[in-house]
Amino acid sequence: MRKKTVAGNWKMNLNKDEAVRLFGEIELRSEDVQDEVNLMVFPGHIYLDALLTARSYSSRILIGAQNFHPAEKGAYTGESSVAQLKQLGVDAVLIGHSERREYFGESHAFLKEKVNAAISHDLIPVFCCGEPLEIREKGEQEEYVQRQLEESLFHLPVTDFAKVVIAYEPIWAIGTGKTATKEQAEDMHSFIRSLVQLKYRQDTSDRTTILYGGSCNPSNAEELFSMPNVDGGLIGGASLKAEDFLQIARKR
Ligand code: 3PY
Repeated sequence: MRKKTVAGNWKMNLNKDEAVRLFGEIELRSEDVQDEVNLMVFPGHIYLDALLTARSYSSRILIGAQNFHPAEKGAYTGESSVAQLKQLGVDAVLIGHSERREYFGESHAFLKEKVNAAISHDLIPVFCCGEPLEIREKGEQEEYVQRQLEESLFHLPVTDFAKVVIAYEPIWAIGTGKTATKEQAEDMHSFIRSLVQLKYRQDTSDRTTILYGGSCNPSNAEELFSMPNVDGGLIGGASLKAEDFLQIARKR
């Protein structure tokens, strides 16, 4: 009933040739991924144009930007706007990744602006949330994630909220090799879905795609994706090899 998605976050990895080659391999070998699975990649910003140009006309792979500035235009040295990304042909944007929250100080309020900007230009917002280790150890992960959603996402009217993909990424599992157990992932995903239901009612919550991210790889993907509220993954390191990424996508 809801769209399944497997997305690769390439972060600041690969050179241009490697990025174009990886994209080509994913495109070429994606036929055996089930049709109902959305495939998405988030390459380094400076390769977006190369990938969009290399993308074949009939491609099923969506291309997203890892970052942008919410202002329409102006004096924001080094940044790009959603209007610029949209004109390039970009389909989606990552918002609220823990690395941007932590290293670039992106606040709830700033992320809310980014969500609004993405929606206003019809880009799919992939909104990341997730708690750090000390919060998990105190058992306060639900309140923490609830606040992230309430402050940056739940102001949207239902028609706009319906365009959002949520990615739950516990920070203690990002790039650490530690993965949440399937039960930990399911608990948080069903909690997030219950919040969406309270705010936007059952039909919207049934249709909201919630991805798991954080050291998801070909060995644990099947187990994680077997959980009823895990609709796919936002994949870090394992998305840098076509075979690993596709193996994960085939598990969906
Ligand atoms: C990871 O799995 O490392 C990620 O941060 C995916 O976004």
